[in-house]
Amino acid sequence: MSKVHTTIALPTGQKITIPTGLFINNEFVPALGGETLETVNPSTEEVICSVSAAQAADIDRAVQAARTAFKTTWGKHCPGTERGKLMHKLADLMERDAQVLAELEAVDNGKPVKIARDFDIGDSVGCIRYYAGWADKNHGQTIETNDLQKLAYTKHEPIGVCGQIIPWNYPIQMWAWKVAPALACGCTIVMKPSELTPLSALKLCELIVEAGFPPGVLNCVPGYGAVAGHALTYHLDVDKVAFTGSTITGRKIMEAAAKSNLKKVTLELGGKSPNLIFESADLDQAANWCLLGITYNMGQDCTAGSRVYVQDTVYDKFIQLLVKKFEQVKVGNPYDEKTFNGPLVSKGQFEKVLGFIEEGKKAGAKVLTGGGREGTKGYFVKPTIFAGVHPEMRIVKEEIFGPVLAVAAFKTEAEAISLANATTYGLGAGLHSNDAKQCMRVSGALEAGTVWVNQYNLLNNNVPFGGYKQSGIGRELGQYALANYTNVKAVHFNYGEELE
Ligand code: TXE
Repeated sequence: MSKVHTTIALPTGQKITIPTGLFINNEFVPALGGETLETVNPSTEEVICSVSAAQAADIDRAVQAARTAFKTTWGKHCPGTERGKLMHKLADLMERDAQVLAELEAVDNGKPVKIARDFDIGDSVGCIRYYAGWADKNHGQTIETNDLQKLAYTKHEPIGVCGQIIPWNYPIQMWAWKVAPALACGCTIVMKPSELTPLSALKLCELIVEAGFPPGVLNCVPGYGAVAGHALTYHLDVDKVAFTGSTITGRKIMEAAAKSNLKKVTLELGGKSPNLIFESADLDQAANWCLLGITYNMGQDCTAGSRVYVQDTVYDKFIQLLVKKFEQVKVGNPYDEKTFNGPLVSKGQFEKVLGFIEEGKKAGAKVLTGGGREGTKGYFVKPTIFAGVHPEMRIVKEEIFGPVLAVAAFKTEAEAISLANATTYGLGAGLHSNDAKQCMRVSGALEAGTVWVNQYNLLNNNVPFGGYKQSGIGRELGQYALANYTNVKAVHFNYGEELE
């Protein structure tokens, strides 16, 4: 086997050859210095394989490839309709390979195969098709000026070379959210997947070649954040960085942009999202949505509804329902089509989440269900509910990024809004009520980029997504995301005025 491919076994036992090199100029290559990193299966705690780990010199190579493509075959050199066609082809290939990609995701990330295939990949295909449609429609405006002999118009031009740094919780979906609008707008890409889950991003590069994208349009450079991510964000020839990940790393990325070339930055960061249950709500439905809100993707979700506030008049009844539903969640083998919760992604994340659970217990919060690991092998955690919490506890204030929920009661609508907004984050918020006026009032008062009314955690590719407060800068998805990848050029055209 070459240094840039290896063979691994999928859950079905099928053996497949996967790329493990850096992807630059449509070829898989080893890191210049031969550096590698290991990726681990979180269900078995065993190493799956090693992949090349990009260093600063490799990032430089990838940026050069992206720059050359931007100046020759992509950007202004490829009509939007052609870009759209290639993107549609990519979406078709992802659909064709959905099962293999989903199994790879289950091995590398721990995500249940069914969820990876039907939701992560299904939505990613939809995202790429959605932006393929925009590729020839993102045009500017003609603007009347006060001078009748002049015309002004705007052009939406691609920003250039984009660094895209994505996390491990949705390796394929975050890839799609980032690459689709960038490709549609004519940008070229240096993608850095998380060091914890590089395999699906590399597999997708094979599809980039098969679809027919010119070399250098999309490059992929797995590597550690402090090395590869750092080099990308400080690079002087990168025009923009798009990032999804922790708030602490988001700060470093803004700092890097400020200290290097003031590259444009968009950030999608963490959250501590509230879910409000009012007394008029359909309690059974509300409990279903709260469960989905905190257990979907094992709670490793930036919009995880990790704080639930329930009106005191229905608190006991609601909690009874919720605990019952939590105890029915199937945690286990992600390869089983019936599994809803697999393991957490890594030992680090597992220890972080268990640490929060222990801290919650020590701080005096009461475990209503769960409260520890599931089984003895793999990074599995029982879905956990804490009651008896108060606003100053770390489990109420900080992002846990696991299936751990804090619940508390409120008396009035004003108190519910105040509790919900008492956070430095502002990514998502939910409210459940059958009083339409209350739904309008409360959704208007919640400080969050996404508010769900009588549902939770569902997104659409054509609806913008992003954070208020410290949850981020900019919007992904929908028409709004096109602005992240375009420069607006204003052209002032004189067809009559002459200077004396
Ligand atoms: O995130 P990081 P981690 C939260 C969640 C989780 C915590 C830590 O609470 O427990 O963050 O996870 C790259 N310059 N979220 O440590 O470090 C890194 O290689 C440039 C919420 O995995 O933010 C990876 O590709 N890049 C979140 C990406 O940043 C750097 C999803 C994300 O890793 C870098 C993930 C640097 N200096 C975690 N350091 C969400 N919003 O969904 C790291 N990276």
